[in-house]
Amino acid sequence: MNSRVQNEYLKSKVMSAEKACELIPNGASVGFSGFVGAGCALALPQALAQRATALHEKGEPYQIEIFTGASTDPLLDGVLAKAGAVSFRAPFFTDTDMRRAINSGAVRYADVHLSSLAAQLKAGFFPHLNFAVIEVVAIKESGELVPSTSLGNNQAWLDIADRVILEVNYYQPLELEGIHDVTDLRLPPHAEDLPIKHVGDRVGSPYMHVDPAKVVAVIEARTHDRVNNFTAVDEISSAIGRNVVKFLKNEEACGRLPAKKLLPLQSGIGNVANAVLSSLQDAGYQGLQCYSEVIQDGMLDLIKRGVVGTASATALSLSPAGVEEFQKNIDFYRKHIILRSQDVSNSPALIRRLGVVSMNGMLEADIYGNVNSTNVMGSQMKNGIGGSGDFARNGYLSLFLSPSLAKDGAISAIVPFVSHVDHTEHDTQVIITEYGIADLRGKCPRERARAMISIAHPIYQDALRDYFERACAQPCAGHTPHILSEALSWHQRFKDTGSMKA
Ligand code: 0RQ
Repeated sequence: MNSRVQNEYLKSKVMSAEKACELIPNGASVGFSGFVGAGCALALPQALAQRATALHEKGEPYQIEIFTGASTDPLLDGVLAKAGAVSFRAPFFTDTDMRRAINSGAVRYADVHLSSLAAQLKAGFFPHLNFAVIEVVAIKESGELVPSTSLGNNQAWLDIADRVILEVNYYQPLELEGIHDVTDLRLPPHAEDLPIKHVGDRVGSPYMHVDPAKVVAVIEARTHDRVNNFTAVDEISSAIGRNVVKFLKNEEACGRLPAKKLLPLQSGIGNVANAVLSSLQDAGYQGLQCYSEVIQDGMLDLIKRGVVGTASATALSLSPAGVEEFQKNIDFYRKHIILRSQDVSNSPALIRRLGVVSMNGMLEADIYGNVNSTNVMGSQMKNGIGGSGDFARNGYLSLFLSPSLAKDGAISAIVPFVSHVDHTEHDTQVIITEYGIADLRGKCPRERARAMISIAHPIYQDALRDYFERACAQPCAGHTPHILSEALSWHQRFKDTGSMKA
């Protein structure tokens, strides 16, 4: 097989993952590539986990601090968490073993907006990055790097880290070359507006760059991206999707969104988000724009049918069938997809400028519209805030979507008071369940509460109404009526009895 390492100097750095991992000392902080399981360097972390286990067996300490783009892969987060090789993690994860380690207190986790992490590291708000471990598709003769299926924080890690390890993944298609738009991240007072006026504007380079003197190892790897198996769209997700389309059509009819073209859409991760994309298929749109974080299967379908003309994101997050479809028609998709660094895909300034319509999942919302996206029952970390805050706060329109129930009805997604706040009532505009649309714009808290109760599941509506009416009836009920002694009683009841039902 032809070598994908075309640069003569970097060729001299090729070594095994086992050898390369010995270069990373105990206590190092490491910036890995990887975003929603795409473009993760996977050979090195597996070797690191083995090394950590061997050292621990000899009674020697070995732990590293991990920074990424977003969630990675069981062969990165999972193996290192299981080996007890992680002391710190940021900014987002979905791995079960990492979740266990974080919730047990074994791993210190900082939940940071995805748009801001690289800038915060660059500014020195976190420990200095000792290593960058980055997956690439190929190294050009010039030393430029062809990025993989996610761009995430890769260029920032390459710039900041003292030393760099590159994983050249032969399983990723060479035809990815040209799909990326790599930009430099500058801090104030040197920060500049990126001249992106339209979703499809390219303002950077197709390649990442690295100072060759910093590269201490090049690993030749053959690893697959973690794939997502989306569940078939169920009746509840379809109903949520229909409500989203109904909302968008009404906005067009009222002149608050451009007719037939809308504004650029952002859609979060997960099955509900994927189902919403499916609902757009038959809604009569053509040539829509998407300015989002991830491209899921639903988005490929929309591009193929012409419903979406251009989609900008930072990563691909596909099922096995989606990967096959993408790779088979990669020349077609490259004309319609741009992968950007996550400080650009999630840039608050660009989200505002482009007027993005943001749609994200949530765990729960309260009757006034505060949203919890991260902490189950107030304290068990689920995945992290991810990009939801970047988009919700800065979108032209901000939608949160959720089934009205979780855990077979034992949990209501609409509660008197959220057990943790990620998005305050000031950043949420429209909440949608399968029971309807709570349009909170321009409403005072008491009006918001009535709208929110109307989209709760019928089995919880009476109890919510009862709470709200008794809160309003108190002397000095105030602007945002609450019964403080009961505000979190639904969560307490769930902890005590396994159900929020009275
Ligand atoms: O539990 O996994 O044990 O079955 O939470 O719920 O219904 O599958 O919903 O996939 O849309 O995820 C907020 C987690 C929703 C996601 C969250 C339980 C439920 C199930 C998942 P199981 P669903 P989704 C761009 C945007 C933050 C990041 C973000 C998320 C599991 O949307 O991580 O938005 N958001 N990024 O049973 C207890 C509740 C619950 C509950 C649901 N109220 N209490 N458990 N569940 N509601 C992308 C990136 O940032 C990369």
